[in-house]
Amino acid sequence: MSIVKRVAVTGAAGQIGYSLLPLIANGGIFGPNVKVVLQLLEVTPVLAALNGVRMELEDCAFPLLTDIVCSDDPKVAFKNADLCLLVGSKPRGPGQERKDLLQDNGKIFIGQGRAIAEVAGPDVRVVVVGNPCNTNCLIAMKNAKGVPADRFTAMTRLDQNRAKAQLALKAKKHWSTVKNVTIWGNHSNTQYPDWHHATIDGTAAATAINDEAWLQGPFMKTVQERGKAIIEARGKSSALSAAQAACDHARSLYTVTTNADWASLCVLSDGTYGTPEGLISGFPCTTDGKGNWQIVKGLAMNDFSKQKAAITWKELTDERDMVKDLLG
Ligand code: NAX
Repeated sequence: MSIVKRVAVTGAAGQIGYSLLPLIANGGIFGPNVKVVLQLLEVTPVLAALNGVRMELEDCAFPLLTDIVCSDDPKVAFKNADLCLLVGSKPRGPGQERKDLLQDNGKIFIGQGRAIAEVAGPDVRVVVVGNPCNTNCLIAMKNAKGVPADRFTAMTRLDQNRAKAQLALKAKKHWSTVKNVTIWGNHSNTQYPDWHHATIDGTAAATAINDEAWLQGPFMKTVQERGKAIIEARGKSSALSAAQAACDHARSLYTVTTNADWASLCVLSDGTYGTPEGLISGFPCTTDGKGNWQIVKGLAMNDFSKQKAAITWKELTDERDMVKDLLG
């Protein structure tokens, strides 16, 4: 076993990081035959806590984990990285406007995009989790001069997993039988969780559920507002499920994903399905197992789908306008 992958994780001492690092160190992304080096980035005041996380990682004695680097310098954390998971960002402050949050976080992703371009490995892939993740991803991509745009993706996998689970629970089937759910647009409550091409245990989801009003109403609302419901129940935002989703998203890039059950990834829009070009937006994607994705083409979109997709694309367009001074 001689392959070693360098995985950079930002916000590594945060609550998603705490759940995500053991998944990576256990082979959750690259499988049981690939060793990993974790390269962890935190802000300076949190380095002491990050050192505690390092100690715990050491105490797990993971067979695949060969080294742990901790730093507050993006150029150290991203050095020769094969994969960068950008999880760290600032939470929305009390009364803070979305525009100000976008600007504040955007600045983080300018610096990180530049550092990735400067020091990351030649075949790097970048997954943005930190919110607002679509627009943060766009900012990082635009500032990573020389790194191909298709290396950058943002995460709606948590929403896809949530949607699969809700469909399965309603149909009284196991969630593993639910295929081809798409999350269109933004990772926000305008996202459009689309069941029209989904199947449950081989049957069209609409037929298996047989309740269009539930699909158009409570199903969509539950998925769109699940993050809020978790905060209300737990007193903290989703972390375990977000970490699993980040791991699933990254693993999708490095395994073959086909039309039999596509991955919902936020990628650079090319106008397909009428999306405004140049946004980082959720699409159904297949992957080649080498870090490359393709948007699934030719799916029918009815008027309901077109209308719901237009709402979330408009929000992404507005977000892009709010940060146009940060786009490199
Ligand atoms: P935490 O506040 O627990 O952790 C974030 C960590 O990032 C902190 O330790 C902080 O010190 C660090 N950080 C801040 N700025 C940094 C910088 N410039 N460089 C390196 N580290 C930095 O948040 P957590 O619950 O872990 O969530 C992390 C991010 O994921 C948030 O933006 C959150 O909104 C987002 N989420 C995204 C999801 C998605 O589906 N895309 C779902 C879950 C989650 O809400």
